[in-house]
Amino acid sequence: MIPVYRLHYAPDNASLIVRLTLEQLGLGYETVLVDRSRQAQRDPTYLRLNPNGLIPVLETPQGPMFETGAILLWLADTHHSSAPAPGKPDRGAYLKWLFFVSNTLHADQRMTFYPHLYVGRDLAAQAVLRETVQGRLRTHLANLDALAAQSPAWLAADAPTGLCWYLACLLRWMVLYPSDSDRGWFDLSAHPALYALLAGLECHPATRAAEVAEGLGPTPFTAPRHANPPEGSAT
Ligand SMILES: N[C@@H](CCC(=O)N[C@@H](CS)C(=O)NCC(=O)O)C(=O)O
Repeated sequence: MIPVYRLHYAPDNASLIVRLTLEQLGLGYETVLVDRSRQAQRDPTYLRLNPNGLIPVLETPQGPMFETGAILLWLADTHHSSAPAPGKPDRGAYLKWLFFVSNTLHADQRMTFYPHLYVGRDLAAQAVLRETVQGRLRTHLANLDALAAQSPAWLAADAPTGLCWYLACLLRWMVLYPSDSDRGWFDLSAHPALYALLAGLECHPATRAAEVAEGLGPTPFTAPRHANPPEGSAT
């Protein structure tokens, strides 16, 4: 397949959400590793694609795209798949949850990954931030589980949307990336509707392709383990 797109990625980073969506849509793409071990996301060449120095970037015939949520929406609108189309009755519901996941769930989760960016290096301040954010995440997850229990067509494993992949990856990272002292704060089995969604997504061929490409292991969403990628590193 002739690659139409070029995905700048690091294993098990937010680029995984885009990879899963590209796979599901059956689109031709090539990948370029962003070497996080040497902070390649800060290289001048990368900053020309995304001045914010964040992964992913998707190069498209219309120029480079960044911000995961924007990429998912752009792909869906461009390829008329993987999200309710403009004008469809469920477009509004889809958009509000996509934006919630992007600008609140993902943003809150980032605070637990990079607490020093928000409160500096003071460990006590970081612990307070983590506890506060985990409280917020618990509320978000309860709301999302209630949403999944209503089984909207755009949150179903048999016809996944970009939002499905986005949620699956964020939930994966909630298991994998708490600090050592926080291990166990999040238990996916306490969210049965989300668990069922992730179990279904795990059987999708897009997941199989991503597992191989990024060394995710056989149960990347329901029982995640750290990636063992063929190239690059997650952090
Ligand atoms: N809001 C961004 C967040 C992306 C993000 O957090 N990327 C992480 C990897 S998962 C990253 O680039 N981290 C490297 C860094 O902050 O230097 C998006 O949705 O694309």
